[in-house]
Amino acid sequence: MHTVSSICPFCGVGCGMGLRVDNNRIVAVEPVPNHPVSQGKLCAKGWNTAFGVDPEQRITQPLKRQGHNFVPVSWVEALDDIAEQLRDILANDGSQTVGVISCARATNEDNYALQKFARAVLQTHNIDHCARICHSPSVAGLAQTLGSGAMTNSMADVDHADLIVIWGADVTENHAILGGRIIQAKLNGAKLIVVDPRSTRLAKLADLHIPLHLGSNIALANGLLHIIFREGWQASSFLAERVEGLDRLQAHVTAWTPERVQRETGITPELLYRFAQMYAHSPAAMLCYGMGITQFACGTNNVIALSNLVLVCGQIGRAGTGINPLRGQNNVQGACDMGCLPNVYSGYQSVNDEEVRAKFAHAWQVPQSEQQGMTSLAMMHAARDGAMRAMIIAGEDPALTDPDQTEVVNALKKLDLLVVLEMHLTATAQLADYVLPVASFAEKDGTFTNCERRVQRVRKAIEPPNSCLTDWQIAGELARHLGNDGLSWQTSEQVFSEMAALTPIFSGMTYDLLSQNQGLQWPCHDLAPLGTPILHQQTFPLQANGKARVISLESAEPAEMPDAEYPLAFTTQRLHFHYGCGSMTRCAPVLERETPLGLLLMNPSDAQQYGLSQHAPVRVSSRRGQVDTRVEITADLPVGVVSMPYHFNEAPCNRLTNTAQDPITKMPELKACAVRVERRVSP
Ligand SMILES: Nc1nc2c(c(=O)[nH]1)N[C@H]1C(S)=C(S)[C@@H](COP(=O)(O)OP(=O)(O)OC[C@H]3O[C@@H](n4cnc5c(=O)[nH]c(N)nc54)[C@H](O)[C@@H]3O)O[C@H]1N2
Ligand SMILES: Nc1nc2c(c(=O)[nH]1)N[C@H]1C(S)=C(S)[C@@H](COP(=O)(O)OP(=O)(O)OC[C@H]3O[C@@H](n4cnc5c(=O)[nH]c(N)nc54)[C@H](O)[C@@H]3O)O[C@H]1N2
Ligand code: SF4
Ligand SMILES: [Mo]
Repeated sequence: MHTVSSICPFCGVGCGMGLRVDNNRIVAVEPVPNHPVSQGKLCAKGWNTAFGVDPEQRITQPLKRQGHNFVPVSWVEALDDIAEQLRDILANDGSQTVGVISCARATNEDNYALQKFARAVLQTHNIDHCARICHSPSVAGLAQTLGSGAMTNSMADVDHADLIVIWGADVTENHAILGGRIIQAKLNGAKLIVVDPRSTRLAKLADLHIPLHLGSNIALANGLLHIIFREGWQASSFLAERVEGLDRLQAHVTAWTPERVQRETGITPELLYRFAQMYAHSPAAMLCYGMGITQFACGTNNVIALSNLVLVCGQIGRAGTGINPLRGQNNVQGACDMGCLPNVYSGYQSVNDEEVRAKFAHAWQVPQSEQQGMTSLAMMHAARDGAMRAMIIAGEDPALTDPDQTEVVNALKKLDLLVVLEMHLTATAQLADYVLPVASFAEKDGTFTNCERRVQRVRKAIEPPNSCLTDWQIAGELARHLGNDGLSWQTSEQVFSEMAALTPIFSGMTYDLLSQNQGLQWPCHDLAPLGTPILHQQTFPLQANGKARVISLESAEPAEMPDAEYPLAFTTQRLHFHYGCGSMTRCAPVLERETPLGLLLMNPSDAQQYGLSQHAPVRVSSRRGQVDTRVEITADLPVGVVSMPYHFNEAPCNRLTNTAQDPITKMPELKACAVRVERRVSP
């Protein structure tokens, strides 16, 4: 038996993980004692990783649709068929009718290859991934205010913060090892404020819990700024030197009096005042946020609202401070960094910049499209309308995880060609014309980038089962079948080197350096050869004049509020023991045992009003669909708000969710809509 050093394939914390190998099988995993983030710990999902990649639960051969069934076929047959159909579609309908969704669970190398396949082989910028419905508002919002949409600080900074503010994130459940570090920091004397309509585990431990009304984040942030300016608590010299737009913001927030903020948020003036006072006066305050900010139709403005607060108080550019989007998937930071977004190449080099396009056209020896690419949801709409003909989806399960599921399934069914690269036969894979089996993280070399921008090595511990290939190998093979040899790399290191050579923020990184340093945080180049743990220490280098911007914002209600027909506010959340669409956690017996089947969380007083006892069968309906499930009564939810997790195929909450979108990023409003709950007679 031997141990291979790798990184957990679930969440963006990126814990170090040793894979114990016996006879080409992962028989156990173990934590890595000296890992800079996880310090010898793993959460329950990490400990159960081996189940999620167990070959017996996997697809290990290419599958081709035949009527309602799949038949196994050879790689040669699958690739020949797919290439022929793509060639036909490209010739007849052009590049705008094909698109690629890449995988935030796969490596940087896989993601770089998939966006190169879209841009250099299909010649379209129709490339996107799940960040669209996750942290795309962070990428867009922080790009406007700071110039760079990633965590400004490192996770270890919780040890240096005097105050930790968690805004719209359930850290102990979803970034569990970071959640544990926050609890430890609190025990060591840090103060903790949690802004969340639900009483999360951290909210229960916090010095202040701010249970604002669902979706009232901008009003709350404006209200804090109102008090801070009124009391003169702003960081004046920092603002004078490093920030623009201040006068307008200061004038704008005079209208957000504590009384008005109370009407919009439900938070009393006293609580608001204490929050403002603690944040503005803290020597080092670290703000972390999550889906409670981004998954709204005003998601980008929500992010800007938090950025305003951080800048006005100068809580940035030092240890223990900053604005920190807790990126979700193990490699969603990486999938964005690699350019799996319609508007940017790797390292956020703009597709609209002629010089950038010329650089990639030269490097790849293929002219680059000047046409705007589509986001994932725009591709779905185009598919529904018959304007999108073929899609390649790598490891994402939109049939379960995108909003308004019924529409998504209809759209995917209308495609002439759907190719899914997967380990498991997910709801989306079941709709495919071809399912191509991929190697898991344990069966390939590569890199993942965790939420603090740390690029870390994963290593091949075992051979892939049967004929599984990595995503980058599949992209390369398909490219070759379509007459482009430019993706025919031999090793993942070659993919990484090509990417680093074309991407300034990664230009200093090599596999050797990553291994020697337990990962490096970008930007990593001549001026920062060992990476950058804290951004924006002296300047905001990506902003035109090196200055950050504050921007005045109006508040906005969720697009769909409760009414007589749908009287309850509905939100969605995660559970500690399951992950995403559940494909990798629901095959782990321990994880499955710990969580009851799909459920609707409801406050005791609502349950009483509806005459529902614990686990009573209910039907939940919205304007888009209905779901049958059971009630889980919990005082963690406020009265009038019900919530469902999104991991369960048998109780899919995305049949109910609203597709109302953020105008800037097209983020759908996954965190708020209106529903009706009725008791079902039979279970
Ligand atoms: N166990 C587990 N861990 C995961 C995942 C998983 O599926 N399972 N998924 C990973 C992924 S992809 C992601 S993106 C992250 C997400 O991690 P989080 O951002 O923590 O995600 P959520 O639990 O969806 O939502 C966070 C919180 O937002 C709150 N909220 C809802 N509306 C509002 C509001 O208007 N204002 C405020 N302030 N809060 C609000 C909810 O009550 C909830 O507690 O988790 C990652 N980690
Ligand atoms: N209602 C509601 N809906 C939501 C959310 C919510 O809070 N509420 N959250 C949203 C968010 S933040 C996100 S990120 C999405 C997540 O939605 P998805 O991305 O659809 O969820 P995952 O379960 O992570 O799906 C990833 C798939 O990738 C496969 N996979 C793993 N490794 C690899 C690999 O190396 N290569 C390939 N090709 N496949 C691989 C896994 O088997 C799995 O089936 O869901 C969104 N949907
Ligand atoms: S916290 Fe995230 S990265 Fe760490 S073990 Fe748990 S799921 Fe894996
Ligand atoms: Mo996410």
